[in-house]
Amino acid sequence: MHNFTRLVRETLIATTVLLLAACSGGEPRGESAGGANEQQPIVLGFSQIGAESEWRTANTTWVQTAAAEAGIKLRFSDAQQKQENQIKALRAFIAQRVDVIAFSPVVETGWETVLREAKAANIPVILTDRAVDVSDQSLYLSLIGSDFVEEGRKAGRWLLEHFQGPAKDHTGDVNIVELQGTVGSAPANDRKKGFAEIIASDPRFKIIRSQTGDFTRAKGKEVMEAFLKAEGRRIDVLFAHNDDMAIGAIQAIEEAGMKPGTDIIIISIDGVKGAFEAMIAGKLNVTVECSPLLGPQLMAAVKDVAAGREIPRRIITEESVFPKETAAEVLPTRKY
Ligand code: GYE
Repeated sequence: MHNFTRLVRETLIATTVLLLAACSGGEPRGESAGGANEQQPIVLGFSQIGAESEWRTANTTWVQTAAAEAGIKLRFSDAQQKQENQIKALRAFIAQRVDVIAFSPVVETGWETVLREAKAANIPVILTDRAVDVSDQSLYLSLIGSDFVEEGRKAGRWLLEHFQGPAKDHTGDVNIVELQGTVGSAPANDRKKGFAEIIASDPRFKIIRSQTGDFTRAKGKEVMEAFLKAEGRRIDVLFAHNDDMAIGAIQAIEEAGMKPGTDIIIISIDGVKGAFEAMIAGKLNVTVECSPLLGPQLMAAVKDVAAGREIPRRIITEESVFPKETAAEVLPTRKY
Protein backbone atom coordinates (compact mmCIF):
# COMPACT_ATOMS: atom_id res chain seq x y z
CA MET A 1 0.00 0.00 0.00
CA HIS A 2 2.79 2.33 0.97
CA ASN A 3 4.58 1.56 -2.31
CA PHE A 4 1.41 2.13 -4.26
CA THR A 5 0.93 5.61 -2.73
CA ARG A 6 4.50 6.50 -3.56
CA LEU A 7 4.03 5.31 -7.14
CA VAL A 8 0.89 7.45 -7.53
CA ARG A 9 2.62 10.46 -6.02
CA GLU A 10 5.67 10.09 -8.26
CA THR A 11 3.51 9.62 -11.35
CA LEU A 12 1.58 12.77 -10.48
CA ILE A 13 4.76 14.79 -9.99
CA ALA A 14 6.22 13.52 -13.26
CA THR A 15 3.01 14.36 -15.14
CA THR A 16 2.88 17.84 -13.62
CA VAL A 17 6.50 18.50 -14.58
CA LEU A 18 5.82 17.33 -18.13
CA LEU A 19 2.70 19.46 -18.36
CA LEU A 20 4.50 22.52 -17.06
CA ALA A 21 7.32 21.97 -19.52
CA ALA A 22 4.83 21.63 -22.38
CA CYS A 23 3.06 24.82 -21.34
CA SER A 24 6.16 26.91 -20.99
CA GLY A 25 7.36 25.58 -24.37
CA GLY A 26 4.38 27.15 -26.09
CA GLU A 27 4.60 30.38 -24.18
CA PRO A 28 6.43 33.42 -25.51
CA ARG A 29 9.79 34.09 -23.86
CA GLY A 30 9.99 36.50 -20.98
CA GLU A 31 6.22 36.55 -20.54
CA SER A 32 5.49 33.73 -18.08
CA ALA A 33 1.83 33.57 -17.10
CA GLY A 34 0.98 35.76 -14.14
CA GLY A 35 4.68 36.12 -13.39
CA ALA A 36 4.35 33.16 -10.99
CA ASN A 37 6.90 30.95 -12.73
CA GLU A 38 10.61 31.54 -12.95
CA GLN A 39 11.08 33.57 -16.19
CA GLN A 40 13.44 32.23 -18.82
CA PRO A 41 15.65 35.12 -19.90
CA ILE A 42 15.43 36.12 -23.54
CA VAL A 43 18.70 35.40 -25.34
CA LEU A 44 19.75 38.11 -27.78
CA GLY A 45 22.63 37.63 -30.22
CA PHE A 46 24.11 41.01 -31.13
CA SER A 47 26.73 41.44 -33.84
CA GLN A 48 28.50 44.78 -33.53
CA ILE A 49 30.57 46.33 -36.33
CA GLY A 50 33.69 47.06 -34.31
CA ALA A 51 35.19 49.87 -32.23
CA GLU A 52 36.09 52.25 -35.04
CA SER A 53 34.79 55.46 -33.47
CA GLU A 54 33.68 57.18 -30.26
CA TRP A 55 30.14 56.75 -31.57
CA ARG A 56 30.58 52.99 -31.85
CA THR A 57 32.07 52.48 -28.40
CA ALA A 58 29.22 54.52 -26.88
CA ASN A 59 26.73 52.42 -28.84
CA THR A 60 28.29 49.20 -27.51
CA THR A 61 28.11 50.43 -23.92
CA TRP A 62 24.47 51.43 -24.32
CA VAL A 63 23.50 48.07 -25.81
CA GLN A 64 25.30 46.15 -23.05
CA THR A 65 23.89 48.29 -20.24
CA ALA A 66 20.36 48.25 -21.63
CA ALA A 67 20.43 44.44 -22.00
CA ALA A 68 21.56 44.01 -18.39
CA GLU A 69 18.88 46.40 -17.17
CA ALA A 70 16.19 44.65 -19.20
CA GLY A 71 17.23 41.21 -17.90
CA ILE A 72 18.08 40.09 -21.43
CA LYS A 73 20.95 37.64 -21.87
CA LEU A 74 23.28 39.21 -24.42
CA ARG A 75 25.66 37.27 -26.66
CA PHE A 76 27.90 40.01 -28.01
CA SER A 77 30.26 39.66 -30.94
CA ASP A 78 32.67 42.28 -32.38
CA ALA A 79 33.31 41.99 -36.15
CA GLN A 80 36.28 44.32 -36.34
CA GLN A 81 34.69 46.13 -39.30
CA LYS A 82 34.61 42.96 -41.47
CA GLN A 83 31.44 41.65 -43.07
CA GLU A 84 32.75 38.07 -43.13
CA ASN A 85 33.12 38.19 -39.33
CA GLN A 86 29.54 39.44 -38.99
CA ILE A 87 28.24 36.63 -41.20
CA LYS A 88 30.14 34.11 -39.05
CA ALA A 89 28.67 35.64 -35.88
CA LEU A 90 25.14 35.48 -37.28
CA ARG A 91 25.63 31.82 -38.23
CA ALA A 92 26.88 31.07 -34.72
CA PHE A 93 23.77 32.74 -33.23
CA ILE A 94 21.57 30.63 -35.52
CA ALA A 95 23.39 27.45 -34.46
CA GLN A 96 22.97 28.42 -30.79
CA ARG A 97 19.27 29.04 -31.43
CA VAL A 98 19.17 32.44 -29.75
CA ASP A 99 15.68 33.96 -29.39
CA VAL A 100 16.36 37.15 -31.35
CA ILE A 101 19.25 38.38 -33.50
CA ALA A 102 20.14 42.08 -33.74
CA PHE A 103 22.99 43.49 -35.75
CA SER A 104 24.47 46.65 -37.13
CA PRO A 105 25.44 45.75 -40.71
CA VAL A 106 28.84 47.11 -41.69
CA VAL A 107 27.83 47.44 -45.37
CA GLU A 108 24.45 47.40 -47.12
CA THR A 109 24.73 44.49 -49.56
CA GLY A 110 25.53 40.78 -49.27
CA TRP A 111 23.14 39.71 -46.50
CA GLU A 112 20.44 37.73 -48.35
CA THR A 113 21.87 34.25 -47.77
CA VAL A 114 22.57 34.48 -44.06
CA LEU A 115 19.30 36.30 -43.39
CA ARG A 116 17.44 33.53 -45.22
CA GLU A 117 19.17 31.04 -42.93
CA ALA A 118 17.93 32.97 -39.88
CA LYS A 119 14.42 33.06 -41.30
CA ALA A 120 14.46 29.33 -42.02
CA ALA A 121 15.49 28.77 -38.38
CA ASN A 122 12.59 30.99 -37.28
CA ILE A 123 14.84 33.51 -35.54
CA PRO A 124 13.58 37.10 -35.84
CA VAL A 125 16.14 39.73 -36.91
CA ILE A 126 16.21 43.40 -35.91
CA LEU A 127 18.64 45.84 -37.55
CA THR A 128 20.21 48.56 -35.45
CA ASP A 129 21.89 51.72 -36.72
CA ARG A 130 22.56 50.75 -40.37
CA ALA A 131 20.33 49.49 -43.16
CA VAL A 132 20.67 46.49 -45.49
CA ASP A 133 19.81 46.28 -49.15
CA VAL A 134 17.78 43.08 -49.64
CA SER A 135 15.09 42.23 -52.18
CA ASP A 136 13.03 40.23 -49.68
CA GLN A 137 11.83 42.71 -47.05
CA SER A 138 10.57 39.91 -44.81
CA LEU A 139 14.18 39.05 -43.93
CA TYR A 140 14.19 41.52 -41.05
CA LEU A 141 11.49 42.92 -38.79
CA SER A 142 12.62 46.44 -38.09
CA LEU A 143 15.40 48.99 -38.41
CA ILE A 144 16.14 51.12 -35.34
CA GLY A 145 18.38 54.06 -36.15
CA SER A 146 18.96 57.48 -37.63
CA ASP A 147 17.96 59.00 -40.94
CA PHE A 148 21.41 59.37 -42.51
CA VAL A 149 20.20 61.15 -45.66
CA GLU A 150 18.65 63.81 -43.46
CA GLU A 151 21.90 64.14 -41.50
CA GLY A 152 23.74 64.81 -44.79
CA ARG A 153 21.09 67.39 -45.70
CA LYS A 154 21.48 69.11 -42.33
CA ALA A 155 25.24 69.36 -42.91
CA GLY A 156 24.60 70.82 -46.38
CA ARG A 157 22.04 73.31 -45.09
CA TRP A 158 24.43 74.56 -42.41
CA LEU A 159 27.07 75.10 -45.09
CA LEU A 160 24.74 77.04 -47.39
CA GLU A 161 23.67 79.25 -44.51
CA HIS A 162 27.27 79.81 -43.48
CA PHE A 163 28.16 81.08 -46.94
CA GLN A 164 25.04 83.24 -47.09
CA GLY A 165 25.81 84.68 -43.63
CA PRO A 166 29.21 84.81 -41.88
CA ALA A 167 31.19 83.89 -45.01
CA LYS A 168 29.08 85.80 -47.55
CA ASP A 169 32.09 87.82 -48.72
CA HIS A 170 33.78 84.69 -50.02
CA THR A 171 34.46 85.09 -53.72
CA GLY A 172 34.61 82.36 -56.35
CA ASP A 173 33.96 78.66 -55.87
CA VAL A 174 33.64 76.98 -52.50
CA ASN A 175 36.02 74.02 -52.73
CA ILE A 176 34.95 71.12 -50.57
CA VAL A 177 36.84 67.96 -49.67
CA GLU A 178 34.84 65.03 -48.34
CA LEU A 179 35.95 62.27 -45.98
CA GLN A 180 33.56 59.40 -46.56
CA GLY A 181 32.68 56.68 -44.09
CA THR A 182 33.20 52.97 -44.75
CA VAL A 183 32.74 52.13 -48.44
CA GLY A 184 29.33 50.59 -49.06
CA SER A 185 27.95 51.43 -45.61
CA ALA A 186 24.53 53.01 -45.25
CA PRO A 187 25.76 56.12 -43.40
CA ALA A 188 28.47 56.79 -46.01
CA ASN A 189 26.09 56.31 -48.95
CA ASP A 190 23.26 58.29 -47.40
CA ARG A 191 25.21 61.18 -45.87
CA LYS A 192 26.97 61.72 -49.18
CA LYS A 193 23.64 61.72 -50.98
CA GLY A 194 21.87 64.12 -48.57
CA PHE A 195 24.76 66.59 -48.57
CA ALA A 196 25.12 66.52 -52.38
CA GLU A 197 21.38 67.06 -52.80
CA ILE A 198 21.49 70.33 -50.80
CA ILE A 199 24.70 71.84 -52.16
CA ALA A 200 23.52 71.17 -55.73
CA SER A 201 21.29 74.23 -55.38
CA ASP A 202 24.32 76.55 -55.59
CA PRO A 203 26.84 75.93 -58.42
CA ARG A 204 29.65 77.61 -56.45
CA PHE A 205 29.84 74.58 -54.18
CA LYS A 206 32.21 71.99 -55.63
CA ILE A 207 33.39 68.72 -54.13
CA ILE A 208 36.95 68.65 -55.41
CA ARG A 209 38.08 65.45 -53.59
CA SER A 210 36.15 62.66 -51.94
CA GLN A 211 37.66 59.55 -50.40
CA THR A 212 36.97 57.09 -47.62
CA GLY A 213 38.57 57.41 -44.20
CA ASP A 214 36.67 54.33 -42.95
CA PHE A 215 35.17 56.28 -40.01
CA THR A 216 38.47 56.24 -38.07
CA ARG A 217 40.73 59.03 -36.77
CA ALA A 218 43.88 57.45 -38.17
CA LYS A 219 42.52 57.15 -41.70
CA GLY A 220 40.82 60.54 -41.48
CA LYS A 221 44.22 62.07 -40.76
CA GLU A 222 46.00 60.08 -43.45
CA VAL A 223 43.48 60.96 -46.19
CA MET A 224 43.38 64.63 -45.16
CA GLU A 225 47.17 64.74 -45.47
CA ALA A 226 46.83 63.48 -49.03
CA PHE A 227 44.10 66.06 -49.78
CA LEU A 228 46.30 68.85 -48.42
CA LYS A 229 49.26 67.65 -50.43
CA ALA A 230 47.21 67.67 -53.62
CA GLU A 231 45.10 70.79 -53.08
CA GLY A 232 46.82 72.84 -50.36
CA ARG A 233 45.18 76.18 -49.60
CA ARG A 234 42.55 75.74 -52.32
CA ILE A 235 40.49 73.78 -49.77
CA ASP A 236 37.73 75.92 -48.23
CA VAL A 237 35.62 73.27 -46.53
CA LEU A 238 35.93 69.77 -45.12
CA PHE A 239 32.82 67.63 -44.85
CA ALA A 240 33.62 64.54 -42.73
CA HIS A 241 31.01 61.76 -42.44
CA ASN A 242 31.87 61.40 -38.74
CA ASP A 243 33.54 63.31 -35.92
CA ASP A 244 36.44 60.90 -35.54
CA MET A 245 37.63 61.46 -39.11
CA ALA A 246 37.21 65.22 -38.62
CA ILE A 247 39.34 65.06 -35.45
CA GLY A 248 42.04 63.12 -37.32
CA ALA A 249 41.87 65.67 -40.16
CA ILE A 250 42.17 68.59 -37.72
CA GLN A 251 45.56 67.22 -36.70
CA ALA A 252 46.64 66.95 -40.34
CA ILE A 253 45.53 70.56 -41.00
CA GLU A 254 47.45 71.84 -37.98
CA GLU A 255 50.55 69.91 -38.99
CA ALA A 256 50.29 71.53 -42.43
CA GLY A 257 50.47 74.95 -40.72
CA MET A 258 46.82 75.90 -41.20
CA LYS A 259 44.05 76.77 -38.78
CA PRO A 260 41.23 74.22 -38.68
CA GLY A 261 37.83 75.88 -38.28
CA THR A 262 39.13 79.14 -39.75
CA ASP A 263 41.30 78.47 -42.82
CA ILE A 264 39.22 75.40 -43.50
CA ILE A 265 35.59 75.26 -42.37
CA ILE A 266 34.86 71.82 -40.90
CA ILE A 267 31.48 70.09 -40.72
CA SER A 268 31.02 66.62 -39.29
CA ILE A 269 28.41 64.23 -37.96
CA ASP A 270 27.79 62.29 -34.68
CA GLY A 271 28.05 64.84 -31.87
CA VAL A 272 30.51 62.90 -29.68
CA LYS A 273 32.24 64.63 -26.76
CA GLY A 274 35.49 64.91 -28.73
CA ALA A 275 33.65 67.03 -31.29
CA PHE A 276 32.34 69.39 -28.60
CA GLU A 277 35.86 69.79 -27.24
CA ALA A 278 37.13 70.56 -30.75
CA MET A 279 34.33 73.12 -31.21
CA ILE A 280 35.13 74.79 -27.89
CA ALA A 281 38.75 75.04 -29.06
CA GLY A 282 37.44 76.66 -32.26
CA LYS A 283 38.75 73.87 -34.50
CA LEU A 284 35.46 72.37 -35.65
CA ASN A 285 32.56 74.51 -36.88
CA VAL A 286 29.54 72.27 -36.49
CA THR A 287 28.48 68.72 -35.76
CA VAL A 288 25.19 67.14 -36.81
CA GLU A 289 23.89 64.85 -34.12
CA CYS A 290 23.57 61.10 -34.70
CA SER A 291 22.57 59.30 -31.54
CA PRO A 292 24.18 55.95 -30.63
CA LEU A 293 21.95 55.56 -27.56
CA LEU A 294 19.76 52.88 -29.13
CA GLY A 295 20.05 50.28 -26.40
CA PRO A 296 16.78 50.89 -24.51
CA GLN A 297 14.73 51.10 -27.74
CA LEU A 298 16.34 47.90 -28.97
CA MET A 299 15.63 45.99 -25.74
CA ALA A 300 12.00 47.12 -25.74
CA ALA A 301 11.66 45.88 -29.32
CA VAL A 302 13.37 42.57 -28.46
CA LYS A 303 10.92 42.00 -25.61
CA ASP A 304 7.96 42.75 -27.86
CA VAL A 305 9.21 40.38 -30.54
CA ALA A 306 9.91 37.60 -28.04
CA ALA A 307 6.38 38.03 -26.69
CA GLY A 308 4.94 37.72 -30.18
CA ARG A 309 3.93 41.38 -30.44
CA GLU A 310 4.34 43.43 -33.62
CA ILE A 311 6.97 46.17 -33.76
CA PRO A 312 7.17 49.17 -36.11
CA ARG A 313 9.12 48.57 -39.31
CA ARG A 314 11.19 51.73 -38.80
CA ILE A 315 12.12 53.36 -35.50
CA ILE A 316 13.89 56.71 -36.08
CA THR A 317 16.09 58.45 -33.53
CA GLU A 318 15.51 62.17 -32.94
CA GLU A 319 18.52 64.41 -33.51
CA SER A 320 19.74 68.04 -33.62
CA VAL A 321 22.53 70.18 -35.07
CA PHE A 322 25.15 71.79 -32.79
CA PRO A 323 27.11 74.79 -34.15
CA LYS A 324 30.29 75.67 -32.25
CA GLU A 325 28.63 78.68 -30.56
CA THR A 326 26.47 76.25 -28.54
CA ALA A 327 29.28 73.81 -27.65
CA ALA A 328 30.31 75.06 -24.20
CA GLU A 329 26.74 75.16 -22.97
CA VAL A 330 25.77 71.78 -24.41
CA LEU A 331 28.89 69.71 -23.60
CA PRO A 332 28.03 69.07 -19.92
CA THR A 333 24.70 67.53 -20.98
CA ARG A 334 26.17 65.12 -23.51
CA LYS A 335 25.89 61.41 -22.71
CA TYR A 336 28.39 60.16 -25.33
O1 GYE B 1 28.43 57.88 -37.59
C1 GYE B 1 30.27 56.49 -37.13
C2 GYE B 1 30.33 55.04 -36.83
O2 GYE B 1 26.74 53.84 -38.35
C3 GYE B 1 25.90 55.87 -37.58
O3 GYE B 1 29.29 54.49 -37.63
C4 GYE B 1 27.01 54.91 -37.53
C5 GYE B 1 28.35 55.47 -37.88
C6 GYE B 1 28.80 56.68 -37.07
O4 GYE B 1 31.52 54.47 -36.95
O5 GYE B 1 30.99 57.25 -36.22
